[in-house]
This record gives sequence, structure tokens and C-alpha cells, in this order.
Amino acid sequence: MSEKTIFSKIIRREIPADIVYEDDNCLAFRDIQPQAPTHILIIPKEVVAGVQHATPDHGPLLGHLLLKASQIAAEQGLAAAGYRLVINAGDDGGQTVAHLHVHLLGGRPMQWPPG
Ligand code: DGP
Repeated sequence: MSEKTIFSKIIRREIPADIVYEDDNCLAFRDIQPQAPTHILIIPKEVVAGVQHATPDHGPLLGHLLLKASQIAAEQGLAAAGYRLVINAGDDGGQTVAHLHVHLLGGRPMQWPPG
């Protein structure tokens, strides 16, 4: 596994995180700078630097991340009111950690367009 980012260290339990879900392919934990009452990051255990670096081989993994985000949202009690999933890609997208991650945001009404 690459040792590139802080998320790899979270996967390896080298730094603490508030983990809410884990399976063989992904890990979900609470964002350290929450932008909503519920703010969870869903990341693949395989290091993919961002969705812009995903290949067709990553299709099942990308699907898995979205399905788990939906499952976690339901477990967090967000399904009825709704929530937002965000993937930031690259500098203009606001991506700061070069390890693919899906933001799950909920617990308040979201604005559109995003900033
Ligand atoms: P992005 O800007 O899309 O790359 O989002 C990266 C997110 O990662 C950002 O919302 C803050 C979060 N984050 C950065 N470092 C840590 C950390 O060490 N622990 C946790 N739980 N979240 C982190």
C-alpha cells in the first residue's frame, strides 16, 4: 500500500480516526473538519489518487463506495431528510488529500450551487 497520504495512515491505524464503517475494500470515518452535522469520508483501501485517476478497472470499486455511502447515510438516519455526496477532484475541485474520498454530508439543508 502506498504511504502517500494521511488517509493511508488512518487505514493502517497509525493515526486515530472516528471510524463508522469498514470492510475489505473501504473505510468510512468522520471528517476532522466537519462541514455539516454529519460529515463522513468514505475511502477505498486501495490507493487511488482521485476519481480523475480512476480507470475502467476501478468501476466495481467506485460503485462499492457509492453503495456504502448510501448504506452509511441510512444508518446515520439521513435517508428520509436527504444528504449530499461530494467527490472533489483536483485543484479547482478543492481536493486537498490525494486519496479518493466520497464526502457524505447531512443533517442540514444543502445549498446549490456549491461554493
Ligand atoms: P478534500 O478537500 O475533498 O480533499 O477533503 C479532504 C477532507 O479530509 C477534508 O474535509 C478534511 C479531511 N481530513 C484531512 N485530514 C484529516 C485527518 O487527519 N483526519 C480526518 N478524519 N479527516 C481529515
